[in-house]
Amino acid sequence: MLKFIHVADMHMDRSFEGLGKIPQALSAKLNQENQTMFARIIDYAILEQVDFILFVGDTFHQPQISIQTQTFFIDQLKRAAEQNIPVIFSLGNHDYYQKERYWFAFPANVYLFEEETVQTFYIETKKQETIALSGFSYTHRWINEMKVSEFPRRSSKADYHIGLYHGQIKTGNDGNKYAPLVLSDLKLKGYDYWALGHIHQPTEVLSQPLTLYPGAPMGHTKKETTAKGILLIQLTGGIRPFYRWENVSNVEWHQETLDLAFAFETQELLEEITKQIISKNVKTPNKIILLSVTFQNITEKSSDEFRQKITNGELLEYLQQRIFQLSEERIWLYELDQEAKNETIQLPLGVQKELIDQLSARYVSEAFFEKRMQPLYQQNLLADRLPTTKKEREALVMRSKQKVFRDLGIKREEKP
Ligand SMILES: [Mn+2]
Repeated sequence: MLKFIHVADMHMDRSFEGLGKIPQALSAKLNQENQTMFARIIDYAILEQVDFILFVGDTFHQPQISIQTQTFFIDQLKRAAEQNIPVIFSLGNHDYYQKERYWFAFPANVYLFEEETVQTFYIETKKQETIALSGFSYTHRWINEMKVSEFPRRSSKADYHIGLYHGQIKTGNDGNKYAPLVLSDLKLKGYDYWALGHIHQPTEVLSQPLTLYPGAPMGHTKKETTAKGILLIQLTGGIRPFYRWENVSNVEWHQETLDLAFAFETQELLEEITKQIISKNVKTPNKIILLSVTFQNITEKSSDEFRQKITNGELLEYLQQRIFQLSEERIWLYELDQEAKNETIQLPLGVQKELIDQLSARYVSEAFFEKRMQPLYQQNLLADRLPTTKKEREALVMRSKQKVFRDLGIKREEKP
């Protein structure tokens, strides 16, 4: 029997996005959590005495990793080395491999895919079973080619053959920039398991051969509320494989609806809201909760005043401080929303055409565009459609500008 851990898309040095202006204490805690989670993965591997750990890309959020993060990372890998647990490491589109950016040597238990060409490692487990592991790393931000055909067929020398693949399933006739893959091609290789990476949503892709995306083990934005953790896999040759997700994160993103139908007096309202939010989150005392609250049934009495205080941010600012304090710095309210009553869109007054022109010109610059669009590059469906050349950026900016002009009713001056 073979038992191992499959991790992908950890994005260890990624900051938490969309939280507003967070207190120093929280920011320190969250950064710490990124690292603690990785230590917890190694703890878990040791506890379970797994045969090896697979990291299938985007372990880091960017190709350039700070010396501090690297030291921590290597130290943790050494803990696995002391227990003779091999770590197989492939890199994805975010942390694409560039040798000169690594300041320390990897310990001897690490098998690193250094190239975009598919390679196969053979390792022997403590039970003297031979495992073939085929995979590749990104050495650029994008891989346009489909890589599955480069993978060898199941090895006759191995008891188990596993494929590591950081990439995105091809849909329709369109390719994508993340090593597009077609599921029927995976089946032809005869492997026991395909360890995928890249999609942040935990997903069972195929049951035969078992093919899984573990998903991002910890959510870094409010779009990653579905994080389940890392995968523990057991293969037993023949009998149905076993797998389960193991939660390793102490950060959770919650979305709650608060019903205000009960007509509170204005002076009771703040206390009541605070109380309800706290009482809903006392069950998870060790977690950091990043919370979005939507108010429902705002009663007519004083509702305009109340809605206004939501819109202008006053209420959020008050509640986030108060709740953060009362929860012993554990709950951070990052967003307040209200169920819409028939709202009309108000166009901003005095928007100047020149201002929009200036802004658009900035978006044509690659550095500015990439920085501002960073969250979009992480949305798999969108990322493919983002421009890569100056010409494509210009065309996109032009189209957006025209739409803004149209929506705001700004007339373009006629060409002479
Ligand atoms: Mn990726």
